[in-house]
Amino acid sequence: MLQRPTGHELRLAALGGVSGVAGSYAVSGYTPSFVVAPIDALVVSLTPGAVVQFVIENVGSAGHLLHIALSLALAVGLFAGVTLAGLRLVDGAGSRLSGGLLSGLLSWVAATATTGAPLLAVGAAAPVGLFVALAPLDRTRPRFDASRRRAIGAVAGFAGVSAVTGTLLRDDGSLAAAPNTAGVEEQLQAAEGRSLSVNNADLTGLVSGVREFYNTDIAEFDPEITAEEWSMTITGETGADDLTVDYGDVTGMPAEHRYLTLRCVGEQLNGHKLDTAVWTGTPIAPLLDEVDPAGDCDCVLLRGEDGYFVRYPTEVLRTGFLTWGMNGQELPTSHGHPVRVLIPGHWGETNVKWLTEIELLDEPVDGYWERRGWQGTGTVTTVAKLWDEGITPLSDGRMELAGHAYAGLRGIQRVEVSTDGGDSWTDATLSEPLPGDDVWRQWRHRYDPDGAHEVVVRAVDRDGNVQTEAESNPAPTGATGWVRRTIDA
Ligand SMILES: Nc1nc2c(c(=O)[nH]1)N[C@H]1C(S)=C(S)[C@@H](COP(=O)(O)O)O[C@H]1N2
Ligand SMILES: [Mo]
Repeated sequence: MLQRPTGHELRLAALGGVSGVAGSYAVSGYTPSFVVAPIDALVVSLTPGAVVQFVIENVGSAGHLLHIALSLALAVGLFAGVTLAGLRLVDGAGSRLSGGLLSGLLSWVAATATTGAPLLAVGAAAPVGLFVALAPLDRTRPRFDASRRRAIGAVAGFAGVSAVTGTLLRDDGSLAAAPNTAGVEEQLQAAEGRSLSVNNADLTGLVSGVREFYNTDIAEFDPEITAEEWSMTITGETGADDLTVDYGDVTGMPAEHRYLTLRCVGEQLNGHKLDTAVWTGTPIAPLLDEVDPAGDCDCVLLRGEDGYFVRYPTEVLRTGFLTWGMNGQELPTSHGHPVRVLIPGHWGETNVKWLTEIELLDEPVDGYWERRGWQGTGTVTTVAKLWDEGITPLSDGRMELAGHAYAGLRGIQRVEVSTDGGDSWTDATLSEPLPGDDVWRQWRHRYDPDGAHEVVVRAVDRDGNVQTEAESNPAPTGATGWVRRTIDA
């Protein structure tokens, strides 16, 4: 029978666990080879769809803090267990060397097995092994003197300091220029020129910055794929051979720059998961023609390196665009580096990042989100936003309201604003439309405030359809309703 660990042993085990996680972070950073990453992926995949949906709707993007905290605790627990095993061996065999080796080896095996990165796994293994070899096993025994305690402090301190240094040294910033982006700068300036002048500079213009552009990821740790490593295969029910293309092939095809807006089906009605960039890429249709799609369902399954998958009609994919550039820079890791697909007019989830495979199907299968109760592969709904940054008092005493409106391929014809709870409506000023089929517009409205106003905004698409008034939750097909805000001036 195993003896119950003493309080002292538990404290040591916890410290050893922390040193393993810190050491792993020191060498890997916030990447898939950090030991917390695979654990987090497991936690997320084991979470029932209903819980995921509840968290997305109610906790929003802070929801990832919940599972990352749990995964961190599990990782510390894992190395704490390994530390404890080593401590017991030291105790039993009386050999610090064998205990340290055992813990180091077990940690290395655990880190390698989970991350698949044997070299970087040493980052977790070394501090745990050292910790066990130096730990003051029993405070009452004289051999664990002050110098030993200093040594153990040094190991823990070293792991901590190298984690911090690793973070500081790691370059998360500068993105390289993407290939074939001649002309993007002009398009960025054109968008700047058409952005409405608004009082608050924090309000996004017609193009969102690469760093401010929203993110929706199923994984906490984005896959890191270099352009050299990347390839994508079109496979399945093809009339011809499978086709594999690499980064050079794709960026060598005729390049275009498109203004294109993305919106996540999971966002709240007035949420912030709506953004626009100038994307550089090439139409996907010629590649599809090359493989001669032959499946019975006329549908495709797209897969990303992170395990994401989504299915939609082949005809929809035909309108798509293989993309490697964002506002003139190469795609950042978080937006699908090196290549993603962009599909005009459809919800964000169709735009697979880190694209690795397109499979032509015979029968439809559910995508990642569809398995979790969402139906987000269809066309986007119409929305007018009024974010906090869009509400500012002007120096002349008036109130300025400004925001964005989006209706996918239907385009925005008009935005209407009410300052009396919906009794009367005024047309807002609109930004000049940007070229492109799938872009938002900006709107602006100023009024004389006198006390509290219930402001309501609604958009009208180019076919004359007014944004749906009936309110619904994001799941399963996107939030509907009109954005209403009470503004007290
Ligand atoms: N591989 C992969 N592609 C993905 C996702 C993902 O988690 N993994 N999320 C999808 C969802 S739900 C949305 S809304 C968009 C968001 O793209 P962005 O993060 O570049 O804004 O990417 C889509 N493509
Ligand atoms: Mo999404």
